[in-house]
This record gives sequence, structure tokens and C-alpha cells, in this order.
Amino acid sequence: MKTILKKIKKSNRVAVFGHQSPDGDCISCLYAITFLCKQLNKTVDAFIDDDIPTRYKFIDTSFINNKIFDKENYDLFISVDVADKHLLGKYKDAFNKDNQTISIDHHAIRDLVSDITYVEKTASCAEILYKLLKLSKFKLDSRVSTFLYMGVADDTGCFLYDNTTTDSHYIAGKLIENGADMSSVNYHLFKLVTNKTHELMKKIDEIVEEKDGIRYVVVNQKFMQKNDCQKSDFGDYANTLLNYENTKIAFTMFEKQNKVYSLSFRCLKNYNVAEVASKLGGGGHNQAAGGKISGDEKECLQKVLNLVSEELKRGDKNANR
Ligand SMILES: [Mn+2]
Repeated sequence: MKTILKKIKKSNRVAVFGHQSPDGDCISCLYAITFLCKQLNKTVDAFIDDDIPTRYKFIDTSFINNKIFDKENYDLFISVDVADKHLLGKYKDAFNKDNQTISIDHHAIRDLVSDITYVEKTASCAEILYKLLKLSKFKLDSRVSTFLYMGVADDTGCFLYDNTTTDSHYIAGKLIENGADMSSVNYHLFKLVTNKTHELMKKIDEIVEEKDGIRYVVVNQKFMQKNDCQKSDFGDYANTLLNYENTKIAFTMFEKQNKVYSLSFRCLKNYNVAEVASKLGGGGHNQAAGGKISGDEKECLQKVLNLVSEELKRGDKNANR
């Protein structure tokens, strides 16, 4: 962490990056690293090769993507919460050998090479950024505290997921002490059901499938056009599916483009969906992971179901030991 601070101090203009399909943790870390660079009197711009989901619009995210990216304008490139180079999208070339690069992350399985890599398997990457900010000795204001609280809360599912540690609680407590607006974060991320979501939940209920502990839904473009909605309107729906009795593994399969599906997996403690996701070119955490698959809908679904069933059997065996 000291090396990271030194490196930032030596630079002048910094570009910071988060991952595609940004979540609260990624947005939180982007804000925190931007805050740190500004405190150190650096010019800093933040980029994500994607739109910010409506779910996070309650907080001011206008600091992201407000410049046109030109590699030549920067002498340091930092990624936060990015496990895989491809998740940088069109910005992935910034992480080549000729550039000064840093990555700060909490994913165990990673594929992004940089000059300095700091990985700690914390529940959220925001916890690492909190420690880095503490080390820098700058006072955390209520705004950066709110962002960081959002990161911890989002990646721990409001402290409900099994990845939650005493550290997550401790850091969240410290952030509240520093003025984090936890009620606003928790209301928008975990309580609010928009009218649109309410309507969609009625419709999607009819197409949810359940079999032997696996609960899933396939949302194709036809469904989305018919109901005038997009993936982000569903929130973290895979997680919702996992809440049902006797469900051990849940997943959603959203048709992002024609015959290209994005997958979200969630599972209970004895199972590991990161394994499933990694077989589909994706990754993530043991209990929450994502991937991609393309082709004919039925064939894709069968392939995913086969992998999930295998994992279910493996996990059941371990659980019965
Ligand atoms: Mn994260």
C-alpha cells in the first residue's frame, strides 16, 4: 500500500478504471481512489466502459466518464475491483507494458497484469480502499464515507452474505462515524421497489423455473421488448431467487445482445459458483459470480444447467460429509 501511495505521489495525471456491469463496490472504489488522487493534488479522471445502472443513480456518479479518454493524457493507470482485463472493455489497452499501472482488487481468481498489484480477499474492494485512505492520513469526509459504505454494503448484500467479516462490520462502523449516509444507501439498494420493478416481478414470476434445488430464469430480448425493460430493471435478481426455500443455487440468464447471454450465479455456503462461472469464461466469488454464453437459447441453457447440476452434486457430497 505504501508503494501504491508513493507511485501516485510521483505521477501527475491519473486515469482510474472500474469494471463493466459496474456495481456499488466498483463505483465506490472509483470514487475513493479519485478522492485520494485529488487530495494528493493530482489530475484524475474515472472511466468505465459501460453505463451506470439506474440502481446507483441516487448517488452522484457524474465524476465517471465525463472526459473523452486519450491514453496520452495520463502517466498512471489504476484499476479498482477489476478481476479480468476484458472487463475494462475498450480501455484494456491502457494496461500494457509501456504504461505505469496499478491494480487494487479483492477477487481471488484474476487475469489482469499490472506493475503493482494489491490483492486482499476482503468481502468488498471498498474495505481495501478504506485502509489505503487511512494510511494516507487524509480525513474522510461524509461523501467519500457514503461511497465506501455503499461498496461494503453492496458486496456483502447488506451484511447478509457469507463473505461478510468482522472487518466489513468494523469498517462500515467507522464510515458511519465519519458521516456515511447509511439510511440513504440501504433504502435505495435494499428496500426500494420501483413501480417498474414491481410490475416486472409479477411477469417474471411466471417464467421462473425450479428443479432439484436450482432456481433460474431466462430473460430473452423478446420478453424485454414485450415488457419494455432492460437487465438493470431487475436489480440483483439472481440473489432474490436464492432466497426461496430449498434453493441451493440460483442463476439468471439475460440476453444482452442477439443470442449473447450474460449469466449471474448465486449459491449457498456449500457450493461454489465461481467454479461454474470460470468454465463459462467468467469469474467472481464463491457465492456470487458471473459469466457469458452465446448461441442457441435452449442449448446454452442446457450447458449451464449441466454445469450447475454438477456443482450441486459436488456441494451436496461435501455438505453430507
Ligand atoms: Mn467488488
